[in-house]
Amino acid sequence: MRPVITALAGGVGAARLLRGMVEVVPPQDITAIVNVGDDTDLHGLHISPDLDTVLYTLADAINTETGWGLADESWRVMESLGKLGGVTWFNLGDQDLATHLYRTQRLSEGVALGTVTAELAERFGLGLRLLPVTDDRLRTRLQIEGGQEIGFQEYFVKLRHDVAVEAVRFDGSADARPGPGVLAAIAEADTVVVCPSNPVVSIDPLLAVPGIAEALAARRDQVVAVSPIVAGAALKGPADRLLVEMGFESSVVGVARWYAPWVSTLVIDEADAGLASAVEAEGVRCIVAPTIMSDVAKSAALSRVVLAAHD
Ligand code: FO1
Repeated sequence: MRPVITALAGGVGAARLLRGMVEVVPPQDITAIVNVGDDTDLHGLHISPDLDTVLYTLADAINTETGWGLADESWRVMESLGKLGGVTWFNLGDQDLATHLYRTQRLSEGVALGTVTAELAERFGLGLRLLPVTDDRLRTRLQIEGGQEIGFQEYFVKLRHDVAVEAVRFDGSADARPGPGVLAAIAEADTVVVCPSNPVVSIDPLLAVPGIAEALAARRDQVVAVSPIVAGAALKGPADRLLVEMGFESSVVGVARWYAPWVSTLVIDEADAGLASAVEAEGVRCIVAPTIMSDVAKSAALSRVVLAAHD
C-alpha cells in the first residue's frame, strides 16, 4: 500500500518542498492543506497568494527569482494602473491577473474556494490535491508597533515587514470550518508534513481553524516538521523576527517549542546540528539533514528524509 502524505503549507518554502516531494512520491498520493490567511481583496479581486505560489511552483511556472507570480511575466496592466493613480504597491503581472480574474468570477458564481482551487490545479496539470484549509473567510491581521492593525499584505509587501509586530490574530477563524477533505486528509495520512513555512503567519492560521489543532495533536506521532529557521534566521521573510516578537527564540529550539504539542519530529539543517539535543529536550525528536532547497534535487532529497522520519 503506497503511503499517503498530507502536507501543511504556506508560501515559498512549502512550495519548494512539495516540488521535490512530487519527484519522490506519486503526486496523487499527496494532499497539500494551504494557508489562506494571506488572502487579500484588491481591485475587486480575491487574491490567494499561498495557493497560487504552490500552484505555480508545482506547475513549473513560478517566477523563480521572487518565489511568487509567474515566470516570463509582463506588467502592462500595472503600468497603466499606475498612470491612472491606481493601487500599485501589490504587483500583479498580466498573466497572474488571469488567475485572480478566474478565481473571483467563479467565487461570484457561488463556487467554493476549494472547488475553484481544484479547477485551477487541474488546469495547471497538478497531480497532487490542493486544499484551502477553509472555504470560509480567514484573514491574518497584525497589530504593529503603535497599536495600528493592518492586513497581512500591507505588512508583508507595503511595509516590507520592516515593522515590529505586537500581536497577530486570524480574523474569521472562530466561524471558519475546515474545508472539504481537510480533516480526513489529516486523519488518513501515513505522514503529516509541516512544510518549512512561517510558524506564526503561515502555519498558525491553519491551527486557528476549529478542529485542525485537535486533529493534528491526535496524529502527533505521524507529524514531522521541517524547520523554517536555519542558524537562527529565516531563509526568506520575517519568520525569525515574528518568533521573537511572539516571545519565542529565533532558533530551531524556538521552533521545536512552538510545535511540540502536535509535532513529534523536527528536521533541522546541518548548520544547527549542535542544537539537536536542545531540540530533543523540548520533547521533539530531531533529525539533522541538509534543508536548504536551492534546486528540485535538494528538495527531493529533503522530502526523502522527511518521509523516512518514521521508518
Ligand atoms: N510579494 C512582494 O514582496 N511584493 C509583491 O508585489 C507581491 C505581489 C504578489 C502578487 C501575487 C501573489 O500571489 C503574491 C505576491 N507577493 C508579493 C508575495 C506574497 O505577498 C507572499 O507570497 C505571501 O503572501 C507570503 O507567503
